[in-house]
Amino acid sequence: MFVKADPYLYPFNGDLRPENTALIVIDMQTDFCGKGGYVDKMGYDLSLTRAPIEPIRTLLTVMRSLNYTILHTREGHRPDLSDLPENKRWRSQQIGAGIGDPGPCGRILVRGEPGWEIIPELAPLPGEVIIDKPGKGSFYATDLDLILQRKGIQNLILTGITTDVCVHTTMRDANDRGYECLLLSDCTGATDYGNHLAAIKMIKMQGGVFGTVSDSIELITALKAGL
Ligand code: C5J
Repeated sequence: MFVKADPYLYPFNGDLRPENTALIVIDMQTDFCGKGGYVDKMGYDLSLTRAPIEPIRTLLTVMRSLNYTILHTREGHRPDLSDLPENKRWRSQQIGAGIGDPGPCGRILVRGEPGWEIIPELAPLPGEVIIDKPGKGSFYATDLDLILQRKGIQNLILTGITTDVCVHTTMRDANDRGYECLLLSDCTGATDYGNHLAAIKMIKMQGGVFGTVSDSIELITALKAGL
């Protein structure tokens, strides 16, 4: 099965099955797309990071019904901030949203706080893997690679926020590790729309330097046609 994508049909070898393919939903947390969260406190337009919610919700329904592996990630730090680099904390303070500081949704980007939770619309179902990560990439200081290897996953479909930061870092790292990557443009969003577009453009250069790009409509069409 192939999905219509740019710059090449996905996956490169046409081998797309529930047994070898996972959907990863990155950081759909209140801190990144909810009122009073980290991104809101920094002053960004929440409509940009909320745009992927409905497309992801629809895609989850389809991929769950077809028994694809679903993974979710959450960016956040331990309550004692022992895993928070000093410079990351300092930078967040400069922009008025200090990681670990109290806010309307609890302590910003701290594990267990309301703002750190995945938004209810996209809540993981029992049995779906949740990866807690202290950094931008989903592989750094986590067991994601081990879990993907144990499940025999070769194809990784990337969704979530933000396109240019956590999604891109994860895609670049996954690509280096040999995973065949697809980013869904309508299931991602950034705090800056220009950066969202630029992040997508970067993937497409050099024949698909990190993978290829499609959208949820094309993926769902291919999945349904393959039934
Ligand atoms: C950011 C993320 N942008 N999830 N995190 O700090 O992309």
